[in-house]
Amino acid sequence: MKFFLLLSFIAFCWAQYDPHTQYERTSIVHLFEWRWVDIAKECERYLGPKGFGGVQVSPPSENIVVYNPYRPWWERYQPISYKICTRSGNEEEFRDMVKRCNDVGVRIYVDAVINHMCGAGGGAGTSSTCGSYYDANKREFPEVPYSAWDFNDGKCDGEISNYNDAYQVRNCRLVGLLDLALEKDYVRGVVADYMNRLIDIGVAGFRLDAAKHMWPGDIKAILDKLHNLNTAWFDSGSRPFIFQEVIDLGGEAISSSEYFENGRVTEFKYGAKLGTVIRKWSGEKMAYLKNWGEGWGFVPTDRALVFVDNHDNQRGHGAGGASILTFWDARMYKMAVGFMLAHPYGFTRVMSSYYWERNIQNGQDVNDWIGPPNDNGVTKEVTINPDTTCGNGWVCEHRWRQIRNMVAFRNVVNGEPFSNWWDNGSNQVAFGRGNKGFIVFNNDDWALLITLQTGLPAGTYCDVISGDKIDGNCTGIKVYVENDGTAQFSISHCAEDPFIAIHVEAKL
Ligand code: AAO
Repeated sequence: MKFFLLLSFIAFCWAQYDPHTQYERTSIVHLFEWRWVDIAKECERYLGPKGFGGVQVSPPSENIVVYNPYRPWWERYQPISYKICTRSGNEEEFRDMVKRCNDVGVRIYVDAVINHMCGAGGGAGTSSTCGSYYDANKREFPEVPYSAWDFNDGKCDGEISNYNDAYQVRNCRLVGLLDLALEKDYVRGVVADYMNRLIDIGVAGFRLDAAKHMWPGDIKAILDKLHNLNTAWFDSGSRPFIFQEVIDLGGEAISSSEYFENGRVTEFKYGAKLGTVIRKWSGEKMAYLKNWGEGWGFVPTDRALVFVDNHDNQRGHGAGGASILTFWDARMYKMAVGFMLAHPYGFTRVMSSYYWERNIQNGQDVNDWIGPPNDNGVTKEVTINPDTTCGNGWVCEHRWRQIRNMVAFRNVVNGEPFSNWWDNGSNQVAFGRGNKGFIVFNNDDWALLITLQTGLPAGTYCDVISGDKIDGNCTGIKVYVENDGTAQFSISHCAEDPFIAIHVEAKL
């Protein structure tokens, strides 16, 4: 028995499914397009103190520089070499960020673009973030080095046109991007060297971009070559956390379960469905969320990386479509993120964005390419306003009180069961997490006034959505839990945020 327990302990701690966040930190945030110097500061001044577990950073590998359109965000998904050298900063700045974040208990996860290099139409020259030479026509990337032999074109010289053909999806070009031949030992070795450099610097894991476009076995061969995490910050024998970008909304040849052995997968159904429910589209209601999670056909909770929106589908790229909620729909968005962070399913990622000028024509944003706030292409600093929000065009959803406090809520209720569900058969719902936390939503068009069993110890609690507990007092709504665990909740359907959340650390 002891031996078995030890084995399962090892499997849990050391496996690729474990994000290696510090004890009681349960969410990560994607600081999309941020500079390394700003992330280092954010770890120290905000993420560490507020209980965030880690940061997904934009791809650190040298990329092509695109001028038409002008410096789109997506140029970073077209690698030219594996030098750490992008608009986010150089290698020295990257190292400094990893160290400073780890030192305050915040992990770094790298977005690894290893399926492809730049687009076939990328031309030749040194239009790259570190000035490395490349020739997309000849498929030569001497800085790596890769040559024509290292690409899949022998098998398929065309585009992916049919997502019902797994062979095409994995061997042809995704939107014209030169597809690496990951079955070659040489290519696997080069990719693993890149990832190992990052591991040795101290990153905790990787998002594998376009994982669906790589054979699961090729990914595994690369992962098998990876070092254990740096023991300056991690237990010896710790394996890098892996989450694979596999878009599986059903109905295609490739399913996410094919990737479970390698690590977690992005569950795209999550945000698409939650958006549909909160928007009340297609006859959906919050009452149906009672069996949210596997009950909705999602992957097993210990294989899921979940999010309300990501950098693609917040602007119409990728998958999920119009139901996806973003900061542009702030009121519904806060409810969705609040629900996600309160609910036990999956490992959660919060999105942190920048503003761009949307220009929707025929349902599509023609400005979906616009890059981060910049001066002549140089990414702007993330400045912090006196009220703790961000300036210079950065949205910083992770700093919104409602979201930041729900990140803390999730930490407080970690490991507690889903409990005390209540619904009105429509869009008023509530649930708890054992005897640690409770949340109530009113997404109906009428007021909610009801007494509910919270499961919490008696006392006065601060609602962490409308305010904070500061100096022994609530700056927002107070909730009184009686000796029998019940409390009365009143939520107007016109409230700025029609939901209330309480937890034991916000008790007076
Ligand atoms: C840019 C230009 C292109 C140009 C190319 C090369 O925009 O015009 O040809 O350069 O020069 C990002 C941008 C791309 C950009 C690329 C490189 O989004 O616009 O191309 O950088 O700079 C697929 C992939 C998925 C991918 C997603 C965007 O499966 O891996 O497309 N996401 C990642 C990154 C992303 C990045 C890349 C990959 C490339 O997160 O930022 O691209 O590194 C179906 C499939 C999905 C597929 C979508 C979109 O989804 O299932 O797998 O995602 O189509 O093609 C319903 C369906 C749903 C369907 C969806 C859309 O919702 O249920 O299944 O409709 O049809």
